[in-house]
Amino acid sequence: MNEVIRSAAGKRIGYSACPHDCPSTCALDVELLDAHTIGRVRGAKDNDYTAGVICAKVARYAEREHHPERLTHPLQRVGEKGSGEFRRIGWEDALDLVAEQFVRAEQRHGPEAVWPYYYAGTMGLVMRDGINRLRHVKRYSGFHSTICVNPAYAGFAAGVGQIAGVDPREMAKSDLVVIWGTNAVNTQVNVMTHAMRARKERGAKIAVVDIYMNGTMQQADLPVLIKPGTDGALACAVMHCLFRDGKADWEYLNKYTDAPHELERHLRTRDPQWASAITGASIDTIEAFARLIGERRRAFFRLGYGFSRSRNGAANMHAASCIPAVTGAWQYEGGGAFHINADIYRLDKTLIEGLDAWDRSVRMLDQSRIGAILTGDREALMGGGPVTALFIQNTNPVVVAPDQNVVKRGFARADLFTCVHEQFMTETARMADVVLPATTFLEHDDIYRGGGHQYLIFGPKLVEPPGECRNNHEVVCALAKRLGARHPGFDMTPRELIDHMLRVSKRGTLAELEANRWLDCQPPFRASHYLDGFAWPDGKFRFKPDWPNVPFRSPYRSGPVEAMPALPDHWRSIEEADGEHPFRLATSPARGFLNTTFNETPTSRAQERRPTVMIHPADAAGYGIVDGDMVVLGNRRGTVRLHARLFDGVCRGVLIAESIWPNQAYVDGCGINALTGADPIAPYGGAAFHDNKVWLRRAA
Ligand SMILES: Nc1nc2c(c(=O)[nH]1)N[C@H]1C(S)=C(S)[C@@H](COP(=O)(O)OP(=O)(O)OC[C@H]3O[C@@H](n4cnc5c(=O)[nH]c(N)nc54)[C@H](O)[C@@H]3O)O[C@H]1N2
Ligand SMILES: Nc1nc2c(c(=O)[nH]1)N[C@H]1C(S)=C(S)[C@@H](COP(=O)(O)OP(=O)(O)OC[C@H]3O[C@@H](n4cnc5c(=O)[nH]c(N)nc54)[C@H](O)[C@@H]3O)O[C@H]1N2
Ligand code: SF4
Ligand SMILES: [Mo]
Repeated sequence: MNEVIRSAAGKRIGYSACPHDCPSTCALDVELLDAHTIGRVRGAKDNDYTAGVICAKVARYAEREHHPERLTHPLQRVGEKGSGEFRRIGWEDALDLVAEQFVRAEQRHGPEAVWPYYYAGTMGLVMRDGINRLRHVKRYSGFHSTICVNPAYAGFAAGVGQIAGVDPREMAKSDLVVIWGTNAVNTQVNVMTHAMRARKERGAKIAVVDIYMNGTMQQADLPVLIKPGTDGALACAVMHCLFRDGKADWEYLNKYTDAPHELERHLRTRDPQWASAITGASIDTIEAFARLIGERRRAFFRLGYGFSRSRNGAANMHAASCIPAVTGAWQYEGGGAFHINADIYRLDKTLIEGLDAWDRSVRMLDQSRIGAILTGDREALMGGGPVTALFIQNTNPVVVAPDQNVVKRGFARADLFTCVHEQFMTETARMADVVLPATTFLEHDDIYRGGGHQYLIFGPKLVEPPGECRNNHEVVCALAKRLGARHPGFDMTPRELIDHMLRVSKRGTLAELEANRWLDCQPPFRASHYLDGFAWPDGKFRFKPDWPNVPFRSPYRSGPVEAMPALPDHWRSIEEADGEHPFRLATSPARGFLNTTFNETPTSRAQERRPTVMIHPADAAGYGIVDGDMVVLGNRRGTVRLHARLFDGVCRGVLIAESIWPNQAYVDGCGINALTGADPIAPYGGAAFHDNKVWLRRAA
């Protein structure tokens, strides 16, 4: 089919990249059985980040690729909204219908009545972001994407100045790997590959900070178990000990940081005893953690997303990122911090996204507030008119968005026209008026950027799509044609768009990328370690962030920015437990699902069994709850019924419900996000998925 296919042990192997929303972006070897069929999927051995290791769910991708429930034809709703009654229609009719409805919405309320809504079901730059070209050219409502990364990005950039850090492969050269707020065993398995190498080859220690004894915590030499939303307190106490014990590198601090003396003074009262009362971790554990960090100069801080999904999440990310600036760990190979590589690639996506047509005066609507937006909340609508038409690609908001009961009310509106382009009949697709069948990454060409590593990887079309599936680019271009939207990007193939982007970004050509499979974009050592200064005009790491002006790709502030702490601290903005809601609930990702992707594969469902909440046995006893009981969790946003699992690896007063199950997997169709809130996290929005107060009772 094309030159990236080779033969190994008599098998035809296609090169690809995992398209899923996972920081690992693994380089893949895909067994090709014929022009339509794949076999086993493996991690590329010759890619030094993937290193031959991928997660089990993608290794058995054939199950999803060839699933009997793949959508294969366009569908039009015939029954009530959400009834699941559709009839098969042809592509031309389906596209005409969608275009007609978008024109009607525009005629009634202006172009902002149409809201293109997408997310990272595929991370391919053409297929994920091409929808923005249509949005910009048509002046449809803007999409402020907040659901995932904003609190973490803002918190990391607040100190460092950008979203980039030490080469993730250097983890293998550390003496201490600190895995903070990411359950890497579940969510980005390759972190474990490199951390384990450091342990095996150098005797490195692994410390993990999390809110339950998950698979990653179980691998740790030092698991630091804390209560949700208290990482700022932990980080402060660690830095207190480092200053107290003479482990702060004052030469480094004076040269590379903004306010070290002020920080040191501020932390004098924030000792392990203070932090222990807030975090629930013992004073001994906090001291042991600080000692490890103080003694091992090559300490690599791998900071995840999980601990940023609280109302104080950006502030907590910043607090954790301050620690290596106090010890000066950044100076050493294997030392420093890394969250994700967002800012190293510098790709010019003008043609892919139609950025040259973007009118910044068009309103931006917050992805996470889709419930409020669709139910007519004036503030969420930015004072503008209603949204009456939705065009959705690569996301499943009826299940994944916070404040689910409000989201469902919005989707049920009779005057809302919804088109969903999907691979499966998700619960969002079920609410649509028109459903269009989508290709998978194996059925189209696209380019992927590593988050947890530094490679650009090309993923070519390897097999023919089933039925009449079309890729996102084809659908966006076909709609553009019907809607009279003009832009050179609509007349180019994905390969042409990728080649053009690479050339103008000075990243070579598609032919070169295809021949080499991937391109290493890691900046040089001095830059990655900020040895010539951090990414600020004065080159200094900021212990005192200028929160309203943290550099960010989309400057749409939200949440209580003015109340953010001036220096690292425990910011009391989380949903604390109270008399009515004695528990704190987090909804951490399950291993077998990737958000809701793989909800449909039998092996993932069997592995996860059923929706479950982990409860400390002593808490359960107080409510007469035994293992396996059906329980009800509730707060003012909703109630959820699921099974109890007694587990002493959580703190008292903390509940963990691994996610994300389909809503229909719960007895009454109410999914876990009925309990989560959509109020924005400062300073750039986001949903506090792991920061919920709830009550608990045994189901009658
Ligand atoms: N199997 C699987 N893999 C996934 C996903 C999935 O759903 N399933 N999702 C993908 C996506 S979209 C993303 S963004 C990444 C996210 O991956 P991660 O960076 O790992 O972030 P989370 O998965 O949100 O949470 C990670 C861990 O943080 C913990 N945590 C929650 N609150 C706190 C807190 O206040 N403090 C601390 N210290 N820890 C806390 C959670 O319990 C969880 O164990 O993973 C991707 N990979
Ligand atoms: N309770 C709770 N809720 C959460 C989270 C949590 O930790 N807890 N995590 C949040 C996070 S971090 C995120 S990122 C969001 C993610 O939420 P979503 O972005 O909604 O992710 P998925 O649920 O995996 O849905 C992606 C969909 O894209 C479809 N898709 C994949 N590739 C393509 C393609 O090429 N074309 C088209 N048209 N469709 C495609 C897949 O079939 C799938 O149904 O969920 C958030 N929700
Ligand atoms: S670990 Fe992440 S990137 Fe790698 S194959 Fe699994 S889902 Fe894809
Ligand atoms: Mo995410």
